Amino acid sequence: AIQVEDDRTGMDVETLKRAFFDNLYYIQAKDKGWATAHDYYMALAYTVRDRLLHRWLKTVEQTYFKKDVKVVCYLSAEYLIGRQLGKNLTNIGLHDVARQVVQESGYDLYDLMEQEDEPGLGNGGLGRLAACFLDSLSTLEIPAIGYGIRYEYGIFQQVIRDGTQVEVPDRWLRFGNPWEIPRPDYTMEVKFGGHTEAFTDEQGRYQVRWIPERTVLGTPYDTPMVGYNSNTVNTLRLWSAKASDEFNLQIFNSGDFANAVADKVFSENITKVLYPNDNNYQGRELRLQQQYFFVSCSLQDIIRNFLQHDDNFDNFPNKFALQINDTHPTIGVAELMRLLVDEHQLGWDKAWDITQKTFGFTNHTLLSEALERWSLSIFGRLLPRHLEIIFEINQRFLDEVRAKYPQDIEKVARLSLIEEGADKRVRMAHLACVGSHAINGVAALHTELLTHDLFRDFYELFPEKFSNKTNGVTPRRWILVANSKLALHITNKIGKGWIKNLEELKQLEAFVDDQEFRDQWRQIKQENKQDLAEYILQTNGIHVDPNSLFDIQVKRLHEYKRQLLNLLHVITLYNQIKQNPHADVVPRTVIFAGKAAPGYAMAKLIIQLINSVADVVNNDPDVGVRGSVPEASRLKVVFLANYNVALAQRIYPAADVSEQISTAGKEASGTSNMKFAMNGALTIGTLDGANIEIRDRVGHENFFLFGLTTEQVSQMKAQGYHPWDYYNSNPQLKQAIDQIASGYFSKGDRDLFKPLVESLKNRDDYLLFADYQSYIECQQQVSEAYRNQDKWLRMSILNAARTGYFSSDRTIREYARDIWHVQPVPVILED
Ligand code: 26R
Repeated sequence: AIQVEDDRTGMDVETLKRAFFDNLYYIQAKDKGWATAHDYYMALAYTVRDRLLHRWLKTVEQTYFKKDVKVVCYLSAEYLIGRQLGKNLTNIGLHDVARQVVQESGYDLYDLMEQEDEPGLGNGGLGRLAACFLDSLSTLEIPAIGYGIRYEYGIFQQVIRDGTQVEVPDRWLRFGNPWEIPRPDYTMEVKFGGHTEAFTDEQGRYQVRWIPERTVLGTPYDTPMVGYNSNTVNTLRLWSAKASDEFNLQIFNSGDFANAVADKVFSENITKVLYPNDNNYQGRELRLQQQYFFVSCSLQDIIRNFLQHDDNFDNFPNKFALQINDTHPTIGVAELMRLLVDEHQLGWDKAWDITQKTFGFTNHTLLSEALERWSLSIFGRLLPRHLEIIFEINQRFLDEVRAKYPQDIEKVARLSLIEEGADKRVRMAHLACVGSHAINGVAALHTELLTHDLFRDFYELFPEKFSNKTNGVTPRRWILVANSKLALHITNKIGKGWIKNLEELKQLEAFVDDQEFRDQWRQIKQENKQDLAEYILQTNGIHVDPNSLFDIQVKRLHEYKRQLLNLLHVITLYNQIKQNPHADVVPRTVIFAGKAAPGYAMAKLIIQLINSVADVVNNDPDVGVRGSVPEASRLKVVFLANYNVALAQRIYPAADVSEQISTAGKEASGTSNMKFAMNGALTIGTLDGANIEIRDRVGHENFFLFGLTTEQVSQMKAQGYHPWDYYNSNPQLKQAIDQIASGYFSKGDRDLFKPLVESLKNRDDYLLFADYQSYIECQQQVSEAYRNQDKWLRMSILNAARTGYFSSDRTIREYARDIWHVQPVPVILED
């Protein structure tokens, strides 16, 4: 008899092909002749989704629910998960099969993958970390659910017009999202505004009632998150706001039609758009609405799940570990208290004990301007009951503090959840510290600075809560998917073990002198650089030489990340070439990419300056090699528009040098530093964030170090820092700054870049001038090292071979062991 595989689960080429064309016809409603690349993408996406579905249900219903296991709930306002098709194909092992199947369409798999609009539901590091964590949780078979917001518009699309950033709305849902499943049956109600009333219940207990002004509905949309080569499919559950039926009815019944519609708009605005600020708090009411909306939906969902098994809340902390990703979900501390005390009638002390045992808190930034401090007026207007609860938490907490330090009123003021003053505020980081049993930083230096600086007083009170969890990134997306050539090369030498156990990359060290291995390593880097060069030609119309050194800085634009310092080096190189036209310099292509927050004028001006310098440098005949091909230049500068996960996947594999040059003490960890190193780039960097740990592991001789240490930075600031002195005493620096000021890069316009120049000369908050000379000299060492290609190759291989520690699998194992107390739960697929 002929064995026919199920159309929706079969993994062989023939079955997949049948399913693919079936989906094209019955879901996209297209015949072969009519179908576009996008139709084929959708057909393939549905084909893949079907294959995730039965694993998903096995995971959630048959395993987690039946076994009543402890689940990690990751609460995050951002997830930057990137395109799903390639990752899902790789993780369930269908990549090669799909390639064959797709051939029948006349497109290749790569074309179809390019059709996917990525969900840009995050700003940068924090959102991408959450995505890497979801991949590791599923790969490690740890029960988990990611809770967040289904923004209708993700991070804006960046277009560069006349050298400046223009923001375009990100309509990522325009053509539909095949990866998500709406679950209207799990819709939650969220209350806002109004006032509270005290009353005595039937048992004579004092209670508080919240009489809200309005109710909004939250509907979850679930996306499957499959692990690599595991049957575990965890869930990413994102909430979307809808007007409640009550309001919809009012629209038709009330005489005040306009107001009824306005209420509907209020509700549906909540999940409309991601705030594009990174590291800059702005205290907007809509943002607090977003935070409370998704946290309340999530906690209600979690309690609903809990109550299906258990009615004794004492067990709650043994069933759920809730992780707060930066302070954005911290309102959850007050919301869980409200749900336990007001809705489930627990006593305060019991509820507080459960809350503290349940929450863990990760901090991701030390910058004071990024700390969330909600003004009491906004807070009290939107969440009157939560404000009362926070006052109560604060009173009890400060009583303990006063008991311990009776003399120290200053300390009480420093620790208080409320910042006193004319404009009183709720300090969300303090609420998170007090309401959690575990607090962590994201790199060793960062945790050190947290405990001795930002959270010093909390550390003194409860040192046992604090630990470090150095960030990591998933090698599935960042090597296997992004750099399939390198992945294959590695696998051919050491087998596939590294994909799940990245420390196995150590075995590559044995081949560092193996000629064939080295040649291929070099060849792969070369091909990746050619691919990027082609992309640059297509997008920017700039010819770049794949034989030049690719020197790359990609990350959000921020003064502390010091893209300007990089640019000062570019200008210095340019001046050296101009002064000495026949100088034998190592040809470089300096590549930048990154978005600026739309309201961050300085960051936008830096983008404009990069593009202005690029225009001058790229078109200066003195920089080119006379009589040679257009790409043979000694210096090219490129700003790539719209940096996102998809673009990152093109960039890391093609890098020779990774720029990690933040002012020491400012970058909490960084994660691009890890992705670059894994793909064989060498780092030029400061002793900041995880750079320190990367350098210690790859070997100091394989890392280009420059700049002041954190301690030297604070010393210098304490002494009184004078950028003018550096400017006046360093002719190269002075020349570069004077050129910017004189309009050399702005067609004579002396005003355009004035704010940049003035800021550097007068304040230079991030010590670019102090680090300039050290950076220039270090870049000279980079160039000299690049001349010796054999030595460079060796360093490249050793960098990649020694990055095993920076897998997010290692990070997640540490969270699971030290904070969440969860175990892997394998999912068995019987047939
Ligand atoms: C309050 C609001 C405006 C806001 C503040 C901060 C919004 C977004 C942020 C982003 C911060 C928290 C962030 O992304 N931090 C980055 O986290 C990465 C992952 O831990 C680190 O690698 C990186 O160093 C850090 O900047």
